[in-house]
Amino acid sequence: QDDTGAASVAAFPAGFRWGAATAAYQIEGAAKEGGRGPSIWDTFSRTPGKVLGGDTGDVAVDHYHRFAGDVALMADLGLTAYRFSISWPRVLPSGSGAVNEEGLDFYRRLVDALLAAGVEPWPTLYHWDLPQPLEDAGGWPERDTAHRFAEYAALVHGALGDRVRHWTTVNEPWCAAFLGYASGEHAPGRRDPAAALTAAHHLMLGHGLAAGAMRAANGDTLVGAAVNLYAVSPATDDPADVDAARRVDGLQNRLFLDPLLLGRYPADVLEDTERLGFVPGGADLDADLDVIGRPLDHLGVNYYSRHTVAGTPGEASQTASSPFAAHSPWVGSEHVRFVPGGRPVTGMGWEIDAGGLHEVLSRVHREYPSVALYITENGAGYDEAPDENGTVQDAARIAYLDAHLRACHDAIAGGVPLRGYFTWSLLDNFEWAWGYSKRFGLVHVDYATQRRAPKESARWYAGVIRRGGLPGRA
Ligand code: PNW
Repeated sequence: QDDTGAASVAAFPAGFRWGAATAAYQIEGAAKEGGRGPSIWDTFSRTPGKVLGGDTGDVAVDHYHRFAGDVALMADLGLTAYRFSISWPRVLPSGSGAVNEEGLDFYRRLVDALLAAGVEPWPTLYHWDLPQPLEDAGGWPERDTAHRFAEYAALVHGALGDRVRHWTTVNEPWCAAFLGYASGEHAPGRRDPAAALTAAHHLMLGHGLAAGAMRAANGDTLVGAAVNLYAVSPATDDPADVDAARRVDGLQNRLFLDPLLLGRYPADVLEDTERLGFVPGGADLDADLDVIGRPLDHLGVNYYSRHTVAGTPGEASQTASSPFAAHSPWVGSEHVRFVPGGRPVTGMGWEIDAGGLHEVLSRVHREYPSVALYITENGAGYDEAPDENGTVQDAARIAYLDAHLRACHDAIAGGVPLRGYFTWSLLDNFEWAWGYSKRFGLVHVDYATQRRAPKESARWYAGVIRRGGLPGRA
């Protein structure tokens, strides 16, 4: 019997990382402090009509000033690892050139505090806050941005590489490319499908160049990328729906997995997008794929939901990543339509499907060369408030996390090399185009006072970590 009285525990392997994740623009605030330069998210969020309520990350949850208390919260939860991102414009205010030592110092202090608390630091180098001057020079559709990214990676790795082993280069290149440059729902808000495809290529090239630079500097460094993968199913077995599922799987999953893990682009996606003039890398394609396809030390999987899609035109579909009207991010496949799959949804309107996580993990393990996997994000967002005792009773989040962790446990039992799980998110924070209206945290933040209060889910997760697993299934 364990301490819950449950008869058994669905145990996870020894050494499994139990983590939580955040991102710089979503939590740090201090947008104009400490020498930080502007990023595309500063510009975008200050543009009326781009973020709900006109919210910005200027203050966010003030983590820049409160990081020590936040690290103490992590230690209370028993986290063994913490995934956070480095703000590129905080360490390189112009994107390249002059270094802001004050910015690097912030991350040195954060990493030291984590290590002192027994929490392994897992930094991500790019979680969407491109320095504005680099966007002004063309942004991710510009090849140079990939080279600037590698220089930035080498700089940060030089400052932290002696204390940090596990690095993630880019977070969700799908979002950065297609929500940023095609649908315009995310910064920089451009609506140019061809530019979005080129951005996707350069994000992966940036990953490869950065990984090479960091490994060259320290042979013990482990480098991965974090991709947002979805389970995808056709609405019916109608060939048009099956084709829509192939296209969405291609743009969402294979466009990134194939270059990163197989060193090639999926031929069908290149065919679907050919009329947009997409020739990734141009004459440099083979050399670029060689850089992009170097073996990963780990792949980060961000999983939230399943897409159910139809190929026949009909009623407008609901895939919005923003409360504002947007163009389609599905470049070259704009006719695909997202339909309800009939499952309950979170407060984001995203369908809850833990079986989809098992499917995604098994698929990656089956179709790609074996690589250590981590869930680098998984969680549920709601519009929620504390009860009269000041506690958020988030039973729905607990049920979501429990179901998805069981899917992880099943995947491991089936031979998938899953080595850790980071829930999104440690704290309530700035949820991109939704501003502060959607909360994903284990810890509630009162935005007026910045007071932190662990939700029921935080206590539940701490128990899972303490036991090394989930209460057994009968
Ligand atoms: C991810 N979509 O964002 C990010 O990595 C986090 O920063 C974010 O807070 C979290 O998931 C919750 O949204 C996404 O619309 C945003 O497909 C939008 C989409 C997917 C992921």
